[in-house]
Amino acid sequence: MPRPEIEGDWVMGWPDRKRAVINAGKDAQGRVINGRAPVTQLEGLLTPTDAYYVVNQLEVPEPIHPDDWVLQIGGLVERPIEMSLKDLMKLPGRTVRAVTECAGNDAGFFDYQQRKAKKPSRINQQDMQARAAQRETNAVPSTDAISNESTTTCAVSAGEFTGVPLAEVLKKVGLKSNAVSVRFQGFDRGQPDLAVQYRSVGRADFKLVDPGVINYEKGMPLAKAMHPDTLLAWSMNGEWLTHIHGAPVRVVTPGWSGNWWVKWLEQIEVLDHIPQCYYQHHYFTYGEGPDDPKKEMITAMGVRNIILNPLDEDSPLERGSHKVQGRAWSGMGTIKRVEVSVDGGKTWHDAHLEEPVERWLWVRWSWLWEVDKPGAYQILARATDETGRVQPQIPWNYQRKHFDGIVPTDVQIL
Ligand SMILES: Nc1nc2c(c(=O)[nH]1)N[C@H]1C(S)=C(S)[C@@H](COP(=O)(O)O)O[C@H]1N2
Ligand SMILES: [Mo]
Repeated sequence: MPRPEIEGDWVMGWPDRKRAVINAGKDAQGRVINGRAPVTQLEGLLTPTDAYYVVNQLEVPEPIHPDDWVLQIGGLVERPIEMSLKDLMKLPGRTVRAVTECAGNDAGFFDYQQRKAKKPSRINQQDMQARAAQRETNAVPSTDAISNESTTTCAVSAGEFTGVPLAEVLKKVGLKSNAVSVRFQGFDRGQPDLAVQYRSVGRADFKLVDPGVINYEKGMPLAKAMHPDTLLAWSMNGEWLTHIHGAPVRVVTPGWSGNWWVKWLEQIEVLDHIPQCYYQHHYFTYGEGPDDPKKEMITAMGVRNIILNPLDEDSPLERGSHKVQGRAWSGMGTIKRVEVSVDGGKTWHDAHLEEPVERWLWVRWSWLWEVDKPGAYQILARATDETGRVQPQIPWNYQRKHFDGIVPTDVQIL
């Protein structure tokens, strides 16, 4: 009995359903250097590791064997030290399940809402291989080319991370009383890809700050650094962290966008100020434009929500019952409520929130829609978090970071 859904994939010697695969871009050696998660095809809460989205601002570094890796901890501490992975693993550990989301995820929806672009699709995503190839040639696209590209969606995933709270490490070395921030440095080094920065703004007709060759680094305010859920993690989804996700050890900062989750950690430095890191003060900022003197670093995500069923691509639909489904998460805590509207926002219905509803994870929600009248419908969903924040929280900003607007599904009922 041949069944297409179990053809193709064999797992431990047995036929299995086809697995959702990452939409990836590879380098000349066939190694994945970027990727988008198949968010519309995944059930459950956690994203399988090989389907987890991948973003790198610089070159992916050569791997370091965990036995050869050391973490330097210095700056404004009483006892500067170097720790091996084994040393770190002796400290009291912690596991956190959290959404990782790139700050630029769904950026194109800002333009769609301003009627400057068509609605991005989570199914027909960007061609990541084309982007990877462009990166290899270092070509800077024109403003026209950028505005014709589909923008990033599906740069979001959820995982389970095991490691040690950074606070435990800082307790061990002893913070000095004038500590203000913790600077994390990755061992990846390179020159930021100008094309990536221009894409983030959506045009290429201005001059960028070029920092030259740098390490990836971020300077985290002390309060977030000391939060018990801020981890130095060596494990993801029940396995050792993989190289592309930052092995041997990466930073995990639940609620704050992906750029804070420094991979390939090699150095921690405690400072009495917030350092002017490139990826903090020139890129990954809110502001009105590239020359805005009041640019602000981005930190916690807004209130996020995506409808995964039905999608525009499912239209037209038959009359009858349809399960309206999606996922919601927030940068500031648990999702408390999701409401659905099928009349363009005139009336709202409470959706069912599927347990578990965890602080840093996304929550699966659903609402059963009985529809017996043909016509055009606009389905909306809006989420509220435990701090009372309702979508949307984040206004347009020139880099289109942290989009958290309400995006309708438009469907025709036959
Ligand atoms: N060292 C280092 N860490 C990094 C980056 C990087 O380029 N270098 N990119 C950041 C960005 S912008 C994102 S969105 C996340 C992506 O993490 P992932 O590839 O494991 O999903 O890593 C962050 N950590
Ligand atoms: Mo990112």
